[in-house]
Amino acid sequence: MEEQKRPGDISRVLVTGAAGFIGSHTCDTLLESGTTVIGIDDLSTGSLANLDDACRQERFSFHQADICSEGAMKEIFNDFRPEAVIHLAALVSVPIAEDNPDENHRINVLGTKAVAEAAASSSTKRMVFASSAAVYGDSDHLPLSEEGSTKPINQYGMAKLEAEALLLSYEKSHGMIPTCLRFFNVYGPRQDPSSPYSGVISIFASRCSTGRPVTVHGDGRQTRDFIFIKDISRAVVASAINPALPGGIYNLCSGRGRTLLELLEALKEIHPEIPAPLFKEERQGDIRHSLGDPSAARTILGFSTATDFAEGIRKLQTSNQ
Ligand code: UD2
Repeated sequence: MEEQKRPGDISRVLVTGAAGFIGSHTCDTLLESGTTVIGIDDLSTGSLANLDDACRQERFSFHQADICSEGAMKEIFNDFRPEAVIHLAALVSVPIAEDNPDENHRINVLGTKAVAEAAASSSTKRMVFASSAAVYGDSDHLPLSEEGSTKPINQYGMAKLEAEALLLSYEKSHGMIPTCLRFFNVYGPRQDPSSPYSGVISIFASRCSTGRPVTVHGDGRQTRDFIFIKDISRAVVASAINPALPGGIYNLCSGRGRTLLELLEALKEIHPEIPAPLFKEERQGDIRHSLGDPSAARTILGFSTATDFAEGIRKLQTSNQ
């Protein structure tokens, strides 16, 4: 997967959710490739500190704005005239979405529609959307492939699925190429470990680096398909700036399931002295195993996982120090 822009590549990209974990890495990767970037974020959960590197670059500008305001979106799109938009802004917490279904629908479906409408009004050619493995629900048919059934088991997964369908309809109606990327368990620097519902890797890594025991829900043998942020941001950027790539739906995952116990072993390599984990009851609604099939993204988008798990954990821990 190319990181450098090639002749003919798209050179102006708008990123929503730019100050978040995935958004800020995406901005950095776009800037590294020579692209001009405008970042949008309402700063409700994102942080400007994540954009420190980006803000030092002339090719980057930032606007604080709410994606749900179609008027504000249209104004920004019409001023900047992006050739592609990467839409990452979202209500990202599964439990918060569950407790606030209307807000989840407003941000994750209607907000996506407002961004798509603004993109269409300024003739933006490509739209990349952050979807989620949550659209699959709790399936026994592993690895999960894009052709398999989608049966979300929570409000968050339902909204992501609805937003995917909405965007795919824009190809026919507006000639815009939509790419829906189903992220599996993304981890890496800048992922906030402070909430109990943060990603398990960021929580465990933060506790280990301060010598506190981690809490394992269940027996620790549940598996997840963990994928390092830099691999994700490279795939997101390629999908946006390479005009030769077709749109569609793609899993972004490693294709390898790991247990939480394996994660703890990897952390022990770095912190041999970590205290024994505390085991608690399984989380309600937890999926036992999650594993994706990355072959469509590999074949069609040229996606690859350049960062192996031990290296990703090391990079995360170095950034925590
Ligand atoms: C991930 C995504 C979620 C959604 C879902 C789709 C994150 C943070 N969440 O939820 O947005 O896309 O996949 O299926 O990426 N655990 C512990 N101790 C802790 C924290 C977690 O044992 O302190 C367990 C947890 O019970 C679960 C596993 O670790 O079995 C992974 O939890 P998670 O919250 O990182 O991610 P997941 O897969 O539930």
